Amino acid sequence: MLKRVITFGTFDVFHVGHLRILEKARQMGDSLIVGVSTDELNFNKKGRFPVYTQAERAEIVRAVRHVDEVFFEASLELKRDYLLKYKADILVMGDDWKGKFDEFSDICEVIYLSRTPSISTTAIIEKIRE
Ligand code: C2G
Repeated sequence: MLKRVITFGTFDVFHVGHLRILEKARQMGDSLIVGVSTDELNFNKKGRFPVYTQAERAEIVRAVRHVDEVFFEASLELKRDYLLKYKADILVMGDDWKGKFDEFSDICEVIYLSRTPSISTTAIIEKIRE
C-alpha cells in the first residue's frame, strides 16, 4: 500500500532546515502533504504575522519537489480532522514538537525527526537586523 505522509509548519522565510525536513518527510513514504499555517493562526499564537504571507509561504512549499500537495492549517485544534481528511498514514514533525502529537498514534504513525541545527527563521531575521 502506498503511504501518505503529512507534515505541518509555518515555513516563514524559507530556509534549508525547512527544505531538509520536507525531503526527509517525503522519504518516510510515497507522497507528501503539507499543512501551511495561516497568517491568522500565527497571529493568534505568537501575536505577530509571519514575514511572508500565507499565499507566498504556500507557493514556495508547493514548488519544492518533495511536496505533492499543500493546504492551509487554520487551527491547531483541527489536526485530527486534517489527518483524517488527507488520509495520512504517517505524521512527521520536527523534534521541537516531540511528544506533542502522540495522541494521534491511534490513527497514524507519528514520527519526530531531528531539526537541522543552528538555523531558524528567528536567527535569520536577527542576522538581517544586525
Ligand atoms: N525545522 C527543522 N530544522 C530547523 C527549523 C525548522 O527541521 N532548523 C522544521 C520544524 O521542526 C518543523 C518545520 O521545519 O517541523 C516547520 O518549522 P516552522 O515553520 O517553525 O513550523 P512551526 O511554526 O513549528 O509550525 O501545526 C504545527 C505548526 O503549524 C508547526
